[in-house]
Amino acid sequence: MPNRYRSIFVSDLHLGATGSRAEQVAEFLQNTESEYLYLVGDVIDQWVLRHGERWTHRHTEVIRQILGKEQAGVKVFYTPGNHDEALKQMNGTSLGHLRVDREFIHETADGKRILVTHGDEFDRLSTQYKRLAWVMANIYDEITRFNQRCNELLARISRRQVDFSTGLKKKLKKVVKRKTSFENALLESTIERGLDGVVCGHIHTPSLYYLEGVAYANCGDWVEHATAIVEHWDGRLELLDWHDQMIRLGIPGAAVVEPLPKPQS
Ligand SMILES: [Mn+2]
Repeated sequence: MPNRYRSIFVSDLHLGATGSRAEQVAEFLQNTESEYLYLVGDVIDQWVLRHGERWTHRHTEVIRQILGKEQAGVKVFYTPGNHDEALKQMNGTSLGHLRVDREFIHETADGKRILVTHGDEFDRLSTQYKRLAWVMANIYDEITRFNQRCNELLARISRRQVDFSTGLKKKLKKVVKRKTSFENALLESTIERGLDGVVCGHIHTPSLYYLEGVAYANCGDWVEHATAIVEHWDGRLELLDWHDQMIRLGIPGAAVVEPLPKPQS
């Protein structure tokens, strides 16, 4: 099989959602082999299932493929996301070669330690910072106005002006300036923990780049894209576009990719 990798990382399959490209996922799993298979969250979309969307045989086929790999000895690691958060209750459990946990540290063939996590926790953090920034901006405004009012009163009684807002502004700016984006939050945490990279999903934006030698790898998704992060036998990471790969390998059906509705990340 030409598509043999040391590790495969996929996320955001959103099985159960109408927009899930389950057929392509099944095809991808069927045509690839690996020692490690990481399911990086939002594999099953419990939200849409709750709203009456249908689970079909196409979705079952993907689960069957994954369990088949597990039975064949592939080490499967599953880190649930926000759409399959019910499974977070299983964090810390093992079923045969399948392990479920909040995050994993994957060691690559060349000894790099990579954090594997869906990423929704970091998203919450970054949205909180955004909200915090907005609240801070308002508080600062109030303080400035209060400071001005104090000085007006002090001027009236010919007293020295006071300035308590500048110092506060500096402190608040430090908090507000904190990096707020998802990617930066993940990279910051990865660097703080002394790890060599992070593999995540969640935002449906396939990506692979290095910041000062630290890898940011986003698996993308199987709704708007058909992408995965793969680790080659020498430890090298690659962002794989399954559609391109099929064309390269001459797998039939490569040209048929219909646009589908987009669920939330
Ligand atoms: Mn998600």
